[in-house]
Amino acid sequence: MKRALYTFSPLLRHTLLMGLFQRATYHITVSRLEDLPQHTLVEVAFAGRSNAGKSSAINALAHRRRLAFVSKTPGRTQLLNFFQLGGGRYLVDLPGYGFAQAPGTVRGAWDRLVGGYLRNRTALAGMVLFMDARHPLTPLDRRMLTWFAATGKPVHVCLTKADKLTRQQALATLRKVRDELADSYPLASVQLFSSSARMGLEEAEAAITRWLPAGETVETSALGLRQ
Ligand SMILES: Nc1nc2c(ncn2[C@@H]2O[C@H](COP(=O)(O)OP(=O)(O)O)[C@@H](O)[C@H]2O)c(=O)[nH]1
Ligand SMILES: [Mg+2]
Repeated sequence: MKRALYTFSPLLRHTLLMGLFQRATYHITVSRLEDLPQHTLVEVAFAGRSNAGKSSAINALAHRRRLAFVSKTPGRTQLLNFFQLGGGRYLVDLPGYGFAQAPGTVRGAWDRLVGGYLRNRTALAGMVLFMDARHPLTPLDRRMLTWFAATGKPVHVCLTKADKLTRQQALATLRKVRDELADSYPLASVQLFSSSARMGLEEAEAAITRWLPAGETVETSALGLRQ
């Protein structure tokens, strides 16, 4: 298959090899665990506090302006939004946490849906956790990390809005968060990220791609072929 790629035109070859997220399309929104899609091969969950920059990150990774806009639609904010990446792979955009004003019933529903999904989903390969680099590791972030560590699955932390820090501050934050995580959450990796400065996109994509082997290769699925 690899050799065959080189016989294609440069444009087609570029299309076949382009990033994991660039072909992302909105797939389905789920409000109940019973409605989770059954035939996905492998999933990566995107999580974080509201306003951490998760939607912007999805759009930046996908090179699109409004792909994650769907999660801003009223009524869809407390739901799981699935995006198809090709080859049986899915990005699952989780509702943001940390609304100071959220009533107990909403939080209960959030815990049931998100908690149930994260804890029991066999297709889930890992979680990308977005934190504002200016105030990372809030109590709710730590709660999420502790809680997800119990699944034994890996976490990749993106410290977002790194453009708001000086280079020196950003690197100091990265070191501090990395040290803290190394102690308590050995399955976590960390990086700096900025959607607006387009910083850390390749690093994030490489980290996620490692978790997401495709059932049929992206190359063959893009061609509508099977091996
Ligand atoms: N400076 C800067 N602002 C950002 C960045 N990413 C997101 N924001 C801003 O942060 C706010 C929340 O972003 P959004 O993606 O909606 O966060 P979400 O609630 O986690 O999905 C918006 O005003 C964004 O414009 C970034 O990389 N740099
Ligand atoms: Mg959002």
